[in-house]
Amino acid sequence: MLKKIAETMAKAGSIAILPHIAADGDAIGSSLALAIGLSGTGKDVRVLLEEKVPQIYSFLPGLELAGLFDADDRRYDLAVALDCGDLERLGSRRTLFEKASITVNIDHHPTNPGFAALDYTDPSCAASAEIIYALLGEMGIDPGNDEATCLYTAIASDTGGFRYSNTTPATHIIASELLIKGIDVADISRRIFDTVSPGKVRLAGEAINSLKLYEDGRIAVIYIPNEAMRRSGAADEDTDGIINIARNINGVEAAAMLREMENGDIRVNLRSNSHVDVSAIASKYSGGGHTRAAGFTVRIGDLEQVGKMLLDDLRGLL
Ligand SMILES: [Mn+2]
Repeated sequence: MLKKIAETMAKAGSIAILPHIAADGDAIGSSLALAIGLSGTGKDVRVLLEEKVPQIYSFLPGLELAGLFDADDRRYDLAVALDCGDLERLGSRRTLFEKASITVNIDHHPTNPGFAALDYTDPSCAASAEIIYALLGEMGIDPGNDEATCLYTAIASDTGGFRYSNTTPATHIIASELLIKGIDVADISRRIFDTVSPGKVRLAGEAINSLKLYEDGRIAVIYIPNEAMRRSGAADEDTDGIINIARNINGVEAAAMLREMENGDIRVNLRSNSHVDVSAIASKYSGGGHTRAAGFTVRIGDLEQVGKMLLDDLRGLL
């Protein structure tokens, strides 16, 4: 299938690359790497985003090929959904995707149902970037420093710096091949892991103050009401990684972060450390994700009510 996708892309003149809404390091890095590679072969290629690129990824090469999607009514020869667990993750770009002559879905979420003309999903990959690396190879594109920087950022993001259980021997082999391209690992790591905004530091304080432990400390939950976001001055992207404050506590197996959104929705992020399959809970509420990291959004009550419901589910899995 990857070969077929490579051949199809080679024939397409215009290509739209669509990372998931609230794009993370893997979604953005994979998209930019593919865009740089394709534009080098003379393709008319655009990365279309639902939101502005988060500040921490503003160092990535290839951003000149990316832009905000604003009712772009062009019809592309080919559209790629990248790192999107399902069609909903395309947000308002779904119509653009469906309008393209050929649709492609490249992803590593095990819950991906397949929704394109050409689906390539591989849950054994730690990041979608591993698939993009292989795809560039299939197309005979040798990644340069720019593609390698994007792919490394993507893989490092989704593996938490090669520390999560999704990290495989293949992950390290690909990383090693990216290092050979001369990328600056220390600089990338500092930018994506060790740089925080003042808002995020204050949000971490709010998160710690709200944290509650249940079931003899095996479940940890962080509650972020809308006021906490306002008080801290945190941006949306600043919630990234806050859940690790809960997950990292000694003895915790399952961690959750409940966030009240401005429209009243409750966004739930879930993590587990060794045996609880949190993607099962996410699926129950039409969300998705991986065994150790998943999430969903509901509109069925306030923070407290959703918290109670979630605790029942978590207790059932412990
Ligand atoms: Mn990913």
